[in-house]
Amino acid sequence: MGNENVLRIDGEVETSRELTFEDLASIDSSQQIIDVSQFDPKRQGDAVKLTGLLELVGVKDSAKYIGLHGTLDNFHASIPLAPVHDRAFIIYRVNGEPLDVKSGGPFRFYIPDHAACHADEIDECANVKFVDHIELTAERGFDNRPDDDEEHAKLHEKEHNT
Ligand SMILES: Nc1nc2c(c(=O)[nH]1)N[C@H]1C(S)=C(S)[C@@H](COP(=O)(O)O)O[C@H]1N2
Ligand SMILES: [Mo]
Repeated sequence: MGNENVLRIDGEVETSRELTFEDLASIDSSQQIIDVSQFDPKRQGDAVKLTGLLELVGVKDSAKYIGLHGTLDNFHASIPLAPVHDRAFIIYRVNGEPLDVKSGGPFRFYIPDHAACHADEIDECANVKFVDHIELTAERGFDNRPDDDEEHAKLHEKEHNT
């Protein structure tokens, strides 16, 4: 079993890593976003840019997709890397503490200017909560996001009851 407080990054990378809250907090300030409400007034806390994580592992040229795995509720998305590479970030800290599970912590993937759910490959559903594993792949990987309104409504219903 993986440790849910660790973010594993592997796949098409030079060096796989398992990162803790402290590891993310130690990434250079140029890669930190202090106060994500500047991107989305509904969100709070601090984040590290995806580029900051990717620098730590070294992305191979063969990496074309990024897989976001949330083991906690078995939610997974696989999206093209290029369009999110420079803008996505991982929210990990609120008031100096790890992001709590209620807010999608300990690690929450976030893409500013995402499309509405299942409107596009890069949609709000791809803002995966409880991410414990980021996997770079050459081809599209496992993805169980809802693909119609009914499935999407069921997902939100389920979320509401947990
Ligand atoms: N792990 C996980 N991440 C998830 C989901 C989920 O069910 N599980 N739902 C997605 C959907 S459909 C939406 S709209 C947003 C909702 O995020 P919020 O609860 O912070 O508003 O999270 C996305 N990320
Ligand atoms: Mo959604």
